[in-house]
Amino acid sequence: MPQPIGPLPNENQLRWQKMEYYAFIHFSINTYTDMAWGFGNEDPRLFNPEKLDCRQWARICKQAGMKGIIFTAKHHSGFCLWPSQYTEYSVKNVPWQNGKADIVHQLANACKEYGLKFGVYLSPWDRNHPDYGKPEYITYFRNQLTELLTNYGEIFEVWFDGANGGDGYYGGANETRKIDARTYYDWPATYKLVRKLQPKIVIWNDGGDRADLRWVGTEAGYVGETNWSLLPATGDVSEKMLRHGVEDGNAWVPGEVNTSIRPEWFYHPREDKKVKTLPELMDIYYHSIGRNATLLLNFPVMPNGLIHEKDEKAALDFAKAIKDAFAVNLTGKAQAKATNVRENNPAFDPSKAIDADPESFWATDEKTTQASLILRFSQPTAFNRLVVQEPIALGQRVKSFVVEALVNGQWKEIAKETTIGYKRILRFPTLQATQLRLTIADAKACPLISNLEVYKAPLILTPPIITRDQKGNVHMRAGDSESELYYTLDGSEPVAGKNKYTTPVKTDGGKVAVKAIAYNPFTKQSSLASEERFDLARTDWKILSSDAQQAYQVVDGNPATSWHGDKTAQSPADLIIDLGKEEYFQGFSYLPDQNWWADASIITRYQFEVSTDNKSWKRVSEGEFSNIRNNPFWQTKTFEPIKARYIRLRALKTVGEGSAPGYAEIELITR
Ligand code: FUL
Repeated sequence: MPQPIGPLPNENQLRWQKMEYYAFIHFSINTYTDMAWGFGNEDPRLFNPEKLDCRQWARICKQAGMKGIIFTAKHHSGFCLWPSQYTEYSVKNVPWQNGKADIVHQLANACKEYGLKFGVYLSPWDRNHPDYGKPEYITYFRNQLTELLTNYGEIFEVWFDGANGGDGYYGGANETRKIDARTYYDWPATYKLVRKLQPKIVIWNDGGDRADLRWVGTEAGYVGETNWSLLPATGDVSEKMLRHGVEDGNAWVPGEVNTSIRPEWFYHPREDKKVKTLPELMDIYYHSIGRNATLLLNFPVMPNGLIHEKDEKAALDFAKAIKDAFAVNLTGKAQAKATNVRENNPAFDPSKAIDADPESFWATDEKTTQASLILRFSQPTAFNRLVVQEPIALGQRVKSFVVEALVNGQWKEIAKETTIGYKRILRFPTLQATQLRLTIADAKACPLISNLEVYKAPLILTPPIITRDQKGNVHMRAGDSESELYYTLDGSEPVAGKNKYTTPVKTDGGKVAVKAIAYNPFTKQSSLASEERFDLARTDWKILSSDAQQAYQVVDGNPATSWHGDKTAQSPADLIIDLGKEEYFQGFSYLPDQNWWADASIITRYQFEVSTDNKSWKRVSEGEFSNIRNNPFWQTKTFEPIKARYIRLRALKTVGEGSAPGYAEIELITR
């Protein structure tokens, strides 16, 4: 038997790793105040989830293929969703259900009913508690932890969020309290308590002492391609270490990718149109579970106590796409050979990597760290995904590997990669091969491969995304890199095979109506058509009111980029643009910065003026962008047609008092 090469995962970490995919649920008092973080002074009477149904949450998670749910029992606001006996700031003091409800209990039960594991998020930072920052608070924190880890059955994971913005209500003190996160919570003692109460738990902690799992350094939904499940046991960790782990780390601390199905963690109605799309979710899958991490995907619960139907649909479509992608493993009937087999012992034969038994594995001789495993298919086989796994109970070993395929009698390199770990999934364009070669190029010790699978995942056909940049070039983006795009510019329906999109399409400065489809060359299916109408191109536009090159993001055709005015400039703030020549137009559109954290920069009151000489101005529109805060999307204002060369958008008021206005895009309308 090969000797384990440490550090090694413990049983809890191993069990947890195999869960792969589970849910986060964010719900608290700040769900009712449309805030990302409650301040701690929110009135408990606001809390009114009149349709609360934890079984709906559990059903969705189960149907989505998730294995558990981690719930924000207490977020930074300090508001407790269970009737803790140690505070009055909880569900026991809300009019809803006469203060008799215990949501943690209801969810724990729902999880049991649906066969899901249950975990809790307990924020160490508490913006409500008067003692926060003093030693007394630690007793309070541990008392709460004891309640949660005693009264609700088995808890698979506990989440100790390190976020701390300092300021808070703190029982009325309304001040900023600084703590030393390394010492204040005395994590070693807290961990001891946790493990005593829940021996099978894993502890997540992004600060403080090393726990069982690590944050991956971003909430954007990915971990590094190179991903060691190791960190140094002590000392600070850099973002790079979080992202990639540390090859020679002396503690097993695997990564968990946490991200939300919407931009923000809590529910905000304005994000109803920003639920992640299927191609985005698929990328997240390949960049988390496909890179030796687990995926913790968040659902924000609405004020009525339910998960929004759009989030449900997105999660279920995502689950179906994963199921379809990994439906038929094509290595099952292949013949396996290897350049080296441990002591020529059949127990370590390469066929062990394709025998569907996760416990058995192919192994090389003790001193051999470079070897190839070759699969010969019974017939030419088309595939575009590869799954490879190491039996991590014996340590993470592989440092680099290469994948090749024998295509038309020639070896073709598909991928050259670094780590594998518990699971690595690779995506590449579909190819048809008679053999597959996995070469372990370097490893910490003799490599062990417990599983090797290949699949032919269907393409994900979604209508293309169409944008036009400032130069007037039209860009189209598919949901799947293998689909082909076909388009028209004359309003007619696009047809597969006619007018293929290869590079950005040049258009003249005028109006253009683009229609496009994505086409799957394998199944010969087409997506629905997407359609975009562009008005005046902004090719010659010059921004006069700012020297900042970044200001051109206002006209770059990319809604994801934005520019913010100068905070120190006197208000009202003007955005002045020279159109390059006189144009005839009758309206304008404004798209505010699309990032939720830029809310304050949204313009709510405006004036719009035009000029032929940049000296005398004529006001053609003024007023408010109603409801823009809740619905921060395109705002269009029209007026009597007019000819002018200069435009001036004056921001009279933004959402945040004294905040500089932010712009993602400005356009003119000629019709
Ligand atoms: C962060 C928190 O500040 C967010 O509100 C959210 O809970 C996320 C999961 O962790 O650090």
